[in-house]
Amino acid sequence: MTDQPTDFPELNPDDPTIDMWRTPIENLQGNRPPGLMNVNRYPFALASHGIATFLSRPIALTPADLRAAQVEVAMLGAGLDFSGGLRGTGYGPRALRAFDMYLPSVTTGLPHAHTRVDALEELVMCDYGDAAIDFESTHRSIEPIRGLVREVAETGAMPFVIGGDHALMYPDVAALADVYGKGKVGVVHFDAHYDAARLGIGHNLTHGTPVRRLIEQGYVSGHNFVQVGLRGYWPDDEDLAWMRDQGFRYHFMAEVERHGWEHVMQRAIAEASEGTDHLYLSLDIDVLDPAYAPGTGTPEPNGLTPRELFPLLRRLGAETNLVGVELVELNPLVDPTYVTPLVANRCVREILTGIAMRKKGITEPHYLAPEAVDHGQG
Ligand SMILES: [Mn+2]
Repeated sequence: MTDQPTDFPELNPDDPTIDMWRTPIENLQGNRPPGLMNVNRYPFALASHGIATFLSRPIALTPADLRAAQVEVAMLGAGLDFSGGLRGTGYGPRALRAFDMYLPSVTTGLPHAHTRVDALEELVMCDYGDAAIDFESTHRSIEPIRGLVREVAETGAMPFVIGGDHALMYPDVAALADVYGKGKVGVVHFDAHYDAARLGIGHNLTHGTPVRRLIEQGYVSGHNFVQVGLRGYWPDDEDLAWMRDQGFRYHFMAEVERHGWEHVMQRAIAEASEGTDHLYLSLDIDVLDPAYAPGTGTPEPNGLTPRELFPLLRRLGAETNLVGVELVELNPLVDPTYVTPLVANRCVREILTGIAMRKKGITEPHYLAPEAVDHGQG
């Protein structure tokens, strides 16, 4: 380093706004009884109307709300926006809230077509608002995000985080390890990239390094990392050797090319449930081919199709013990076609359908409703 020292330190402790972004407004609970709150006046409206919440669910703001309503899945936004390439990933949560495009809001009785299971009917869900983000620093955002995710998980609700860039995987998984124990949570990680880089231009946590940090800190063992969809020009030989040393179970697109998707899906399902009772699903939208998901910071051709990805997402919900989910790297600002928020919405719905199937006891491998899959076949 030949730089001369900077004239001032990074942070000014005398600035009264230094923690403003992470200090909640006073008395969130107010005088209302704890529980879920509907923020819309009418039960039936187009998604273009009303106040947008994730899947038009009611909102909750405190752990007392979650406990009082016995919430099973709490969706929350975490708009980290530092390392997703082109900026705009911070708008991912807002895009998803606004994008239940083809369905009326606050409505149930519309089951998933292929399983006939209605996740919105089966699950007690809410929008838990957004995590505090220091929009000048990934590092300073880690603990507030981790605290909010832990707060949800401690009530027994499943945190379902909408990002935001993939640096989120670190606070999200660390929070679940806080609740379930170090080494007790496995991760199924869908991504074009391995996100376990040893290098990050000096930064310990970027969207390219959360996996490396989680393993180094002992939150997850390499053996309990199942990666699906890798391709492109990472990792380099040194990092790939490290992944093999750590016992990663990774699945490059080369494996799909050689053995087919069904083979990879079977292996991923089997590996996901091996060695741990608690599973975290980390879905980087760039695992999909850019034809289906161009709205992301680091698109990589030759990815999965929705027809491949959706059943595996659903199966992980139905056939494994998910304790948390994140969907990351959705950047609506670089996709004027809106196809990326649409496909992200459907990814969320596939996962929720699987979770609802499990709650109903439908856990047989790759269940599809007979009336959907076998109609007219004798
Ligand atoms: Mn990623």
